[in-house]
Amino acid sequence: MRTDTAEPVRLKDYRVPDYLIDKVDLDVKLHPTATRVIARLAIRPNPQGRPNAALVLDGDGLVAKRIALNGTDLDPASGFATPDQLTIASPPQDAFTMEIETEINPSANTRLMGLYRSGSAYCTQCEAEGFRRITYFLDRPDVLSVYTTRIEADSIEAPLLLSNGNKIGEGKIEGTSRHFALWHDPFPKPSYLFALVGGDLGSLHDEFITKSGRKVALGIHVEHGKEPLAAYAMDALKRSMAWDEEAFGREYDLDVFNIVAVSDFNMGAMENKGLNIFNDKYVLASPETATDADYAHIEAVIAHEYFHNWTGNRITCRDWFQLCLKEGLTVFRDHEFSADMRSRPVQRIANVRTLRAAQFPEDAGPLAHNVRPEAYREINNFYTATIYEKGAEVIRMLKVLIGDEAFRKGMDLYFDRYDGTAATIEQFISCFGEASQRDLTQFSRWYNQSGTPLVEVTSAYDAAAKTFTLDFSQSSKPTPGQEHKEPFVIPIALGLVAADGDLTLRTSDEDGASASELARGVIELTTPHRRIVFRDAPARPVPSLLRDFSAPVQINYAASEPDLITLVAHDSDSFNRWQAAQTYASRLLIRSVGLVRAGGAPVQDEGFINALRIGIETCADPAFTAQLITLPSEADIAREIGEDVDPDAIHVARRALREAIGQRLAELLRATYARLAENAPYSPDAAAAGRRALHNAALDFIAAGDQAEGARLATRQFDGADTMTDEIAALAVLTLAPGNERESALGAFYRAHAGDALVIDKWFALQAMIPEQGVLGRVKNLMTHPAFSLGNPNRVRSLVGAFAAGNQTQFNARDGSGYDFIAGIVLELDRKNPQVAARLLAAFRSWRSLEATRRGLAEAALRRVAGTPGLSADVKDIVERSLA
Ligand code: B3K
Ligand code: ZN
Repeated sequence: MRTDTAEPVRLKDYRVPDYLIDKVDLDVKLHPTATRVIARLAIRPNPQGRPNAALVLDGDGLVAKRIALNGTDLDPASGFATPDQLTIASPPQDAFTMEIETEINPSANTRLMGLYRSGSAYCTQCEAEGFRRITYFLDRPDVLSVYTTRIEADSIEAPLLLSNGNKIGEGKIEGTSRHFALWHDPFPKPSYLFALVGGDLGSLHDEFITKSGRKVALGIHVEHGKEPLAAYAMDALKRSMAWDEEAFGREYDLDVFNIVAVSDFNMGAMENKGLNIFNDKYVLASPETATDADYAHIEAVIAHEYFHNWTGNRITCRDWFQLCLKEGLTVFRDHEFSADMRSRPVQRIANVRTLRAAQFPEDAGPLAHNVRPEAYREINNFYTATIYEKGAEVIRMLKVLIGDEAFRKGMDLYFDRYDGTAATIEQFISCFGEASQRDLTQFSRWYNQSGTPLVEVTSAYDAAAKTFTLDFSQSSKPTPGQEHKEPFVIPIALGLVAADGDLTLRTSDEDGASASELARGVIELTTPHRRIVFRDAPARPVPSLLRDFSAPVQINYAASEPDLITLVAHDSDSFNRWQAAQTYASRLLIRSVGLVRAGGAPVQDEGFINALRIGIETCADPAFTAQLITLPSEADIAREIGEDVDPDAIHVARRALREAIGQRLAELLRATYARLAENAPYSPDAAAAGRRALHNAALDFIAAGDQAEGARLATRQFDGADTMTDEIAALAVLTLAPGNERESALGAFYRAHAGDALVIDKWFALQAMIPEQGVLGRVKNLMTHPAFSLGNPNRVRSLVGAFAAGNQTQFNARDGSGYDFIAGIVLELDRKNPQVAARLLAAFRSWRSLEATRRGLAEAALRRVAGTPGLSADVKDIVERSLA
């Protein structure tokens, strides 16, 4: 951990390393509290670096037992090795070796960075700066080395020994109960991709034959007895491997690919070369324990980590400012994969929902940063929705702008040219500039300016001239450190809709749009304003703007309500059918919030309910219909309102609309619910999942309209459910109804699943999200439950995280109790696991948009955190930026 956070690291200060480490031989003797690590490093001065520079290796809390340079021992007591640094003042100026022995205690490692224990297994997490907790090293992504790793361990405690690359040896150690394995990874890699695992795990084996005929042995390693639960992950892995060959021409390159699932993990998973380590939540699934959403996540995360093999590992990042080079691109690739595996429109809607829920608020608050940041104090705080989700959207936009063919050509060029290197965003973008023969200078602003641009559109129809005019303007609010912004290139996919379908309208260069723009249906907004005039419009058309969400912007257009209904019913772009319903709902809800705050009653609006009726009646795809009828969340509405937010009023308004829909559409909802009751054999595929989604969305509305009827149906569903999807959906309905039904259903669920930590996480989360006064007491109580542990990130996220991020009214309770609670947990957790603590603290990211009382209370809670001595660099960074 870097405790000295006075000076941020800056992109503009980047310098190539003065030394390179070509080879690393690691010898790791695993022991629960005293693991010995010997690192033999082949080092040479970097011809591009500064001659005669000191060699400064990074460390983090290390104890050096022995250090030798070219075979001669140096005295560790002489002061050149501190816990955080190893300095050789004047190293040899030709190739030399160093041998460094350290001793580490994996059992005491509660940060889950470096080498630690999860259950009885040993595992590692090195990204971003965890390798320096194992040995002294040039722990930066532009130092690429070939690793050979020998792991030694007790054969009973750790029969399975894995590391990166291919296994080249193994054996017993005579006269002891110990054994070893030797792994060699021929691909030079940065230290953050190093991994090792030792443990007693059960394994699922399979194989994959690559396009060119290479046989790859696949292994997924999980807790004993859980092997069958890894079958879907294995299937997803094989589909990912085949897809990457097909869609991007990328083949796998080692003889083995291993995945290990552990239960203590700071995030989702990690793409270590040839040895992915996963949070078991993204590996283990059965119909009885995992929901359809869990299956979709598993598929996406397995694919994401696998795709990193090319976008991240074969080509890595020059420095951590380039993080989106691997993350945004790999998210884009996994989104495309899921779209091909499932329904493309439904997938797009889900991805945009996530972007808006997670990234838009970040970009609108104090933690806003560029897709490529320019400074950081703690890099682990930059694994954000902006780097990942907006980073992916920027690449999607690039594809829309230059077209599929040039995009593929640019990708091929990137792989050819930069394979085996640590690259930058400029290098990546230059490949697409070359492939498309376009100047992408202005496009690059997407990497260098933060905030969500606003695109305002107005329209005018001239019946006499038969012209339809659209006026576009773009603007961007100031964000931290950025007062003024230059205009972006914004591709706006556009259609004109009439009641009987899409219109093709004539226009010309003089009218504002080029022929190629019209042919593609995408106009490019590159200046602050642009006007387009369409000719020969026999009637006023309905514009369908930003189809398929062609750019990560907020678009404002005052569509009339009948226009929105036309789009819901007739737009050929599924995304905008969904968007029209969302826009309609948000508008209604925002109006209601105003009325509720003024002491009035929420709006009653037949038009919207009718639009939903049309949606349910006309949509053929249940998965899509389920998305269509899902109302914007309370957080969505808060974001749309943007200032002076009152979460209680939002809750009341949204509950009233749900109730009205449930009552007005009762018959249709019941018929839908009954029609979709599943009796076919279970399948996790998208079609079956879509039917379950609509079935459960209908149940939710039925319950909102008629609590007794909802409870009756939900109880029946809960008792008879044979999938977790149906079981948890029924439990969610029952949990919303206070009283005996809630408690007895929660009790029954617990008894049925006690011992299955991942399922109990759902039980924690449901309770944490009850939108009722007093639920904080329940959460505090659950923290003393034997199934809860502050040491396990999944437990923290499902109970405390779900309360902070998923319970708008109670986290934002008007007495400040929610803020105080989270601030207290952050401080307690910070001593154990700063990364998870900092993540939790980011729940305050929108505090400035709250109404005055809550804003004051949230600020006080943040100040309490800020004023606490001994904060980690992680929490200090978030709290200081939040208050800045
Ligand atoms: N690259 C890792 C994330 C590492 C997070 C370090 N704090 C997982 C992923 O994005 O695939
Ligand atoms: Zn990633």
